[in-house]
Formats: sequence, C-alpha cells, structure tokens
Amino acid sequence: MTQKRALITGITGQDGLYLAELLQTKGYEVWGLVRGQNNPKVGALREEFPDVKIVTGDLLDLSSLMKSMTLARPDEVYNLGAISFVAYSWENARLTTDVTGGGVLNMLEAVRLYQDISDHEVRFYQASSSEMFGRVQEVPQKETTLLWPRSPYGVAKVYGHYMTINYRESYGMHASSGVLFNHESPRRGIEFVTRKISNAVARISLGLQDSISLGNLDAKRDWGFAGDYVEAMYLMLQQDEADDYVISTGETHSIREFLDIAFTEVGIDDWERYVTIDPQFFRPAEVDLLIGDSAKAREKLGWTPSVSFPELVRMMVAGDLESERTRAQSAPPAVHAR
Ligand code: NDP
Ligand code: GDR
Repeated sequence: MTQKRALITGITGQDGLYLAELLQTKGYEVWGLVRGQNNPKVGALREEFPDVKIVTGDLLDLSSLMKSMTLARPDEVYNLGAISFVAYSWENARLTTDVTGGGVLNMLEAVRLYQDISDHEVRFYQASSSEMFGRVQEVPQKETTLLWPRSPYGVAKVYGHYMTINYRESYGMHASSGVLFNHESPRRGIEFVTRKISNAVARISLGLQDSISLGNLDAKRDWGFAGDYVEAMYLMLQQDEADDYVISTGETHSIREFLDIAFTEVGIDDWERYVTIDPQFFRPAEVDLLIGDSAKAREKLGWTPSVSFPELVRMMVAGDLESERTRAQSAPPAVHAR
C-alpha cells in the first residue's frame, strides 16, 4: 500500500504538533506549512519532528498554498492555521478576518484547483470552533445549534465553517468541519488562560513568581485534552462521507475550578492570595454557557475523550513544573553585587 500524505497548516501550533505526532505514528508522510522568513518555532519543530517536511507559505497568499499542494501532493489537508486568540481578535479584527476567515477560502481554493489539475482526490479538514456558538441558543450545543458568534474571531470562524460546507455542496469535495470545544495541553500557548495558570502556578511554587493577574474567573468552558481532539480530526477524514461534528467532553468548568485543582497540585490551598483581577483581561463580549454534545462523533466516529478535567489540569501543571525546573537549572548563575 502506498504511504499516505498529509499537509497540515498551523503545524507550529498546539494542535499541529499533536496531529503531526499522530499521523506519523500511523505511517503518514507529514508536510507542514510554516510562515515567515525566520519563524522562531521552526527550530523546535525540526528538533521534535525531524521527518516532517516543511514548506513555507501563508494562508493570506493563495499562490503559496498552491505551491504547497503541488510539493506535498497530499491525500489529506488539515487546515489548523489561524489567528486563534479570541482576545487579540478585537484588537486586530481585520487581520483576524483575513487569516482566520479568508484563509479558509484560500486553502479550499488551493485544494479545489489542485484536484482539478492532478485528478487526485484530497480530503479537507477545517478547524471550526465552539466560539461560533457565542450567544448560546441551546444547551448543550450540537451540530444543528444556531450560530451567534460574539467575537471577531468567532465571526471569522463562522465564515470558514460555512465556506467549507459550501465547497462540499458546490464541488462535491470531501470537506469536513470539526466544531471543537476548548482543548488544552502542556503545548498550549501561554496566552490562553489554562496554560497561563499552569505556568504561573508552577513558577509560584518554585519561588520564581509572586502572583498572577486574570480577568473573569467565573467564565466557564468545556475543556478537553488536545491529544484526544486530534484523533477526532483524523477520524473525520477516514469516513466515506464528509460531515460536520461537534467534539467536546460534555462537562463545563469555571476558571475558579481550574485554579483550585492547579494550586492544590503544588500544595497551596489558599490560592486567592496569589490571584489579582485585572480589567484588561475582561472581554468586550463573552460567550455564554459552553457545553458540547458530541453524541454524533461518539456514535459515528467511535470517538471518546480519554482525559478527565482534573487529569488535564494536573498534566499541565506537571508539564510546567518540569520545564520551569529545567530552565532554572540551565540558566547561568546569577551575578551578585559585592
Ligand atoms: P495555535 O494558536 O496554537 O496555532 C495556530 C497556528 O496557525 C500556528 O501554527 C500559527 O503559526 C498558524 N498561523 C497563524 N497565522 C497564519 C497565517 N497567516 N498563515 C499560516 N499559518 C498561520 O492554535 P491551536 O493549535 O490551539 O488551534 C488550531 C486550530 O484550531 C486554530 O484554527 C484554532 O482557531 C482552532 N481551534 C482551536 C481550539 C482550541 O481549543 N485549541 C478549539 C477550536 C478551534 P505561527 O507559529 O507562525 O504563529
Ligand atoms: P477562548 O480561550 O477564548 O475560549 O478560546 P482563552 O483561554 O483565551 O479564554 C477562556 C476564558 O478565560 C477567561 N479569562 C482569561 N483568558 C485569558 N486568555 N487570559 C486571562 O487572563 C483570563 N482571565 C479570564 C476568558 O475571558 C475566557 O472566558 C480558545 C481558543 O483556543 C480559540 O482559538 C478556540 O476557538 C476556543 O478556545 C474554543
């Protein structure tokens, strides 16, 4: 059997790394699209995944995506690239719209044109988001729940979601959209609240930091483990028919609950002493109550999450304790004034 080939956009992000790992264990030749002339994350990518083939390009640049398709000649494209930080999307709404929304259209066009030229079927995965539900019309949220995004990021994701459906319906493309609820891991970007907390908790327990500033502690999310969620992406592209699936744990937890478990893990019970509230971390608009109903994915894909909420928090704190200890040990000794 010939080796399958996959192209991943957003390979330097959290999900891109887990997906590259998963597809390599399944025997795929993995290609990753990276942007920028000297992207600082590429060194780590090459070190961790020396067999991943890198192609440079940008979701804003259709010709670079066409070039990537002709070089990688993929059987499957996973479009994970995006401006993904919701708070940033208010500050840079135009750019977010172009990358997170328009970028999906560019990637779909590149796939469609490549298919026409090569006569080779390409399966497409779009990284849609629970942020599209925004002002919640139904609890829990499923594939048919009305979308009402509450951030420029959410609006851009809705555009990409419907464009994916449109290409499936217009051109018969095998294009699937995964409506994924929040998923986290030790590889999560430090700007997101879970990793911001796990990193601060590790540093506070090691005496490297005094406190952490946060926004709305009552916000709630349906948080799962990123390693489980990339399995769902893969499974979607193995189905005979393309479709859309909600991926979630079905539980929701507050930032306070996350703080409780994370601080307890390092032996601190009175975490309120270490947390300050800073208005800059509140958002112009918040999503309401996010809880996903992933019954369709569980039934049709046979997918289930394997990591519970407390296990996820502990995994993240353990990851940050290890990396902060390593960093402290490898730092040059401090020079003290005499
Ligand atoms: P990350 O923010 O960790 O990664 C985003 C990736 O997109 C990075 O590799 C980044 O590259 C790349 N990127 C940004 N701009 C461009 C561009 N113009 N052209 C090409 N690539 C670009 O996100 P996650 O891994 O967490 O998420 C993956 C996808 O899933 C995203 O689309 C996100 O919106 C979506 N999603 C995520 C969820 C989550 O909870 N994690 C939930 C639902 C959806 P660089 O390294 O150069 O910045
Ligand atoms: P989210 O994740 O917006 O859900 O988007 P994030 O971790 O940024 O925020 C979650 C909730 O925490 C509250 N919050 C804070 N958030 C951050 N980042 N920093 C803080 O200091 C802070 N204090 C409180 C926020 O108000 C919010 O309610 C993530 C991204 O991965 C998206 O790309 C993805 O689509 C969605 O999840 C599903």
